[in-house]
Amino acid sequence: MARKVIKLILGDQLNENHPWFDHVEQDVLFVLMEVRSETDYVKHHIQKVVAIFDAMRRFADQLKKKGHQVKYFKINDPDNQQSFEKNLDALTKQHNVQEIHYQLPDEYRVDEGLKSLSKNLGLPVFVSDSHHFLTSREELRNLFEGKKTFLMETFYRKMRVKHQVLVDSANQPIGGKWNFDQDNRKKVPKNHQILTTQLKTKDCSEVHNDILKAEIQTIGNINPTQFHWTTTRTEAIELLEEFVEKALPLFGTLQDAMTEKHWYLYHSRLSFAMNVKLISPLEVIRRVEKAYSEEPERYELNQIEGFIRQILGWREYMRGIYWAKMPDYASMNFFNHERSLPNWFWTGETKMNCLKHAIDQSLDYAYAHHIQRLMITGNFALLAGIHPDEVDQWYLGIYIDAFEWVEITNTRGMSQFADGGIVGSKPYLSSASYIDKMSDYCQNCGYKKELKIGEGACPFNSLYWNFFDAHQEKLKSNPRLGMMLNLWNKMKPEQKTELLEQAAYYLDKIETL
Ligand code: FAD
Ligand code: DLZ
Ligand code: SF4
Repeated sequence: MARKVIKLILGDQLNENHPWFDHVEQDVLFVLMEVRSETDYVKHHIQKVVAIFDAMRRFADQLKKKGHQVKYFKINDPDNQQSFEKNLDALTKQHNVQEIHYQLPDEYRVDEGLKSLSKNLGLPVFVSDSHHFLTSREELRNLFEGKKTFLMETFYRKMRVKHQVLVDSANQPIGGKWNFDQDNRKKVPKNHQILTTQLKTKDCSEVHNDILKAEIQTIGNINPTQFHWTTTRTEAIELLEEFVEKALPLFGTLQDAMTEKHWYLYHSRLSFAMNVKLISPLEVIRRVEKAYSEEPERYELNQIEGFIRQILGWREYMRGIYWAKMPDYASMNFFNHERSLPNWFWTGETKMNCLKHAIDQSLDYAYAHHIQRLMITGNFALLAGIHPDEVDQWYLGIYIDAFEWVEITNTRGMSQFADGGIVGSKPYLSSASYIDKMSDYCQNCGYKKELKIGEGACPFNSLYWNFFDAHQEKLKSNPRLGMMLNLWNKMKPEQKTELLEQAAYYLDKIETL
């Protein structure tokens, strides 16, 4: 029997430009698997499972077309033993396998699991880089290790210089500032016509039927004949081009805006394609830079810098935190929050219009943009004192782009401050005034944004002050929250009591809010 080398490709490692695929080698067998160990570790959104399987299947087809040898396990294949290790074990017994290779996984859970392959299968196992990120794990370890905090802004500036992005020959920022965030906090103007990227759809019924047949438990809704997520590199590049043409000119300005009228506004919807590596972060950044250098009058610096910061800054930074702080990170609960997530997070059945809107949208599209995730669902979960494990489970399941390395750092870290300030220097929380300032949600809500107490008062208002009261000790040393804490402490005792009673009343009937 001819000797074989197995190269395992995980579902989020669909990088056509990886050096593994530079040459066709007859002794190499590429292996991809749809397995229950990955579909069942959390209840995923149905669109996420369809997107991953569809992307994996098309990737495998591409490899075969190029002449590579591929073994693909579909979810219902009779020989599929439903775990990476069991399937690899069976393959090594069928073929004369000499060695196994895999690329560094992005999730701690999978990384740990694959570390024992060599011992368990009795074969040499080799690990390669995934050639996707702008920082290596080693580099991240050196940057983050031993530090309680390492600010995103410091990291981002280093990355700008390292990759020569939007810097001049003296390594100073183009436009004189590193960060144009102040220009990026606008609401959608009245009568603004939203002209953004279109949804391009395709039929994913076959994959969908396979998932139904396998009885995989999922959440959310789908129209499999009109599936709109990009699952090939070609589709991802087309979306990037359309984004640059239509949405980038307003990306920064309306980045934080929320509206009932549109579910993605001027956001790129590129996170899934990037997270499964159909497209690389550097090529997205370079494309956006090119747009700016070719047409500076059309693309203002605040749009470009705002977009690049998300990818070159936040995305890489979150990965750095993840690898520096796992596995401890996954059990951090700085505020000792214990409450369960209300059931309406899974159904959208709440009278709070902002939450209803963000949750319905998440169930329908497996997507909400950053500010919806942070300042609507995340904000509520934080103010209501939901256990971070439950918050994580929800975010890890529901979003198309949810992979633990970027989900947990955003959810437990940025949104819930459960890490006590590793990711962010203060918890992101707000009352109704911020939500009203950035959205049109409050206009159609059964609750009244301006009321703090009494019939119909917006729950965010009393829960906001209740949070300051409950966590005074932990918040008092935070300079960024000092002003609000002072305001709370200066309130008349009767006013405080009313607010706390209102909050207690709402928390008591949280399931029916
Ligand atoms: P755009 O707004 O067009 O931004 C462009 C790209 O920047 C994104 O595609 C993404 O790759 C990157 N980006 C933007 N913000 C962040 C960020 N905070 N961290 C890392 N990358 C960022 N992003 C995920 O990819 N997976 C997750 O599981 C995830 N969970 C989140 C949970 C919470 C509570 C919050 C507040 C944010 C989360 N994010 C997550 C970050 C962000 O919300 C999404 O990346 C973004 O909404 C994806 O949509 P988009 O591609 O249209 O992004
Ligand atoms: C999320 C996911 C799902 C639902 N299914 C699979 C799968 O069947 N096979 C696979 O290789 N990967 C899947 N993934 C992605 C993985 O859970 C995980 O994110 C990566 O394998 C490691 O980071
Ligand atoms: Fe949300 Fe309160 Fe506004 Fe209603 S009034 S949409 S609950 S912030």
